[in-house]
Amino acid sequence: MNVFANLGEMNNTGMDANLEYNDKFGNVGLRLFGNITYSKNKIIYADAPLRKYVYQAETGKRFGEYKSYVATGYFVGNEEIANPPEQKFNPVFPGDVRHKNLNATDDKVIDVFDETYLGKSWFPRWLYGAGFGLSYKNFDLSIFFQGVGDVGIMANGSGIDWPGAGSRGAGVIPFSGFGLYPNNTMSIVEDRWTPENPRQDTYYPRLTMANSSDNNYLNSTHGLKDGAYTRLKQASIRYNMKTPKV
Ligand SMILES: [Ca+2]
Repeated sequence: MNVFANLGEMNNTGMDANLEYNDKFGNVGLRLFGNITYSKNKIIYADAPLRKYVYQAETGKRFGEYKSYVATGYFVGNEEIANPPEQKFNPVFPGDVRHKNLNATDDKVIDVFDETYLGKSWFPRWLYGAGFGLSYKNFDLSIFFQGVGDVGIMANGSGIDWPGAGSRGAGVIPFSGFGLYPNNTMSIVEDRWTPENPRQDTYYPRLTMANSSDNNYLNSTHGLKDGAYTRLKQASIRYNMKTPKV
């Protein structure tokens, strides 16, 4: 009998802490509370075929770490496009994302052998929450913040499950304005590469209609953004009505 299974070994370390403090100063009640979770993991063994290039080996990487291309800006002109290395995903034009040839000593094309681990995972290393409560006579005020840290998001649209919206994966298109995700389309129109605005640091490359193999929608360092955030999760003011004595 043959048994097929995924083999792997991962090293996990972490910590969890909770804090709560309550006190009363005359009529004022104070409550402080917080929690923090830190988790660090490293793949120490993956039952994967031996990689030709060390930078493609899973061992030593983080759980959920993005593996994709290293972007080196946008193509400037047709001459640059005509010269090697050739990108094998789609015909490219000025303003399209240029990817790095990691094995330049062996070939002159950009293909799957040029994918590498990017250091960030979709799985946050830090999770935290903190808040306070204040009470005075019948009033009660409480506020709670929550956040994550050391996490990456792939903001290239590859996570949007929509026909023709790019290859599926983890990701979003910030301020996109189509389908189920209506949003601020103006920022796309304004901060993108155009022949009149051929900046290397625009948020978006040349705009194209997405399809599953479009060069500009590949996972890459161009789409990888810092996913850390802190948000106000809850704020409330309460007034406790006294129950009248019968
Ligand atoms: Ca290559």
